[in-house]
Amino acid sequence: MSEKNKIKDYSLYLVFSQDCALGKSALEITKEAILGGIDILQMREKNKSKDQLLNLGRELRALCKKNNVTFIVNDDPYLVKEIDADGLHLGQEDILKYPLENTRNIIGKNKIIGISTHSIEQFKIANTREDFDYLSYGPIFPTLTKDYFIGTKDIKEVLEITKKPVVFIGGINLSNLDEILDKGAKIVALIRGIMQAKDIVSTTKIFKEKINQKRTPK
Ligand code: 3NM
Repeated sequence: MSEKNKIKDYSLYLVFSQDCALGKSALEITKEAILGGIDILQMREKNKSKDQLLNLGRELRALCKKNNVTFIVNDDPYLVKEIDADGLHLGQEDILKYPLENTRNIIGKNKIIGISTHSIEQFKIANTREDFDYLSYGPIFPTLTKDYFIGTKDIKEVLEITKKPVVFIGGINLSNLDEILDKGAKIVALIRGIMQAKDIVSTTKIFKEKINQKRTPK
């Protein structure tokens, strides 16, 4: 199966940022999150050198491969290529820096490309672009990562119009998860809700079970 098919509905997506790790190591946290059942891991590091990114990226890449977890790298298509990650996640600013055709040429046609969107207008534009394999939408709830949030009111519309899997992100925790699942969200991404949980394995399991409960019985 091509790597492009790897973002699926009913997935749990951990975005890993070392500065949210509260002193735990990347491997410790990701191993626990994998045990708990994450499907996708993104390495999102904004303050590391190229060498540090290569080293951490290779370790996480190997761990994900062994456990069948999709591994995505934030921002840098060259890093995706170098460590043979499954895909790239781009912010709105990154698409100005790397036009999409260049990005696709750098990483190759079988890799995943995801894009962040932060309003229904941005979502609609991204939704017209063939080359994105998933669209993320947020921040849905208040989060320390951003100084604004967009709320839940457009979730249903986003899901009605989307041509691609949609990842919901931003301030999601066990207290507000049901609200977005009830509106139809099928893929959920988090930093702190998993990384800063007291018990990462069991918290991750709860997130995953709640997402799975929304599968319609066959
Ligand atoms: N991207 P937490 S919100 C990395 O809206 C990121 O695109 C967002 O962290 C977006 O789960 C966000 O701790 C932060 O709120 C997610």
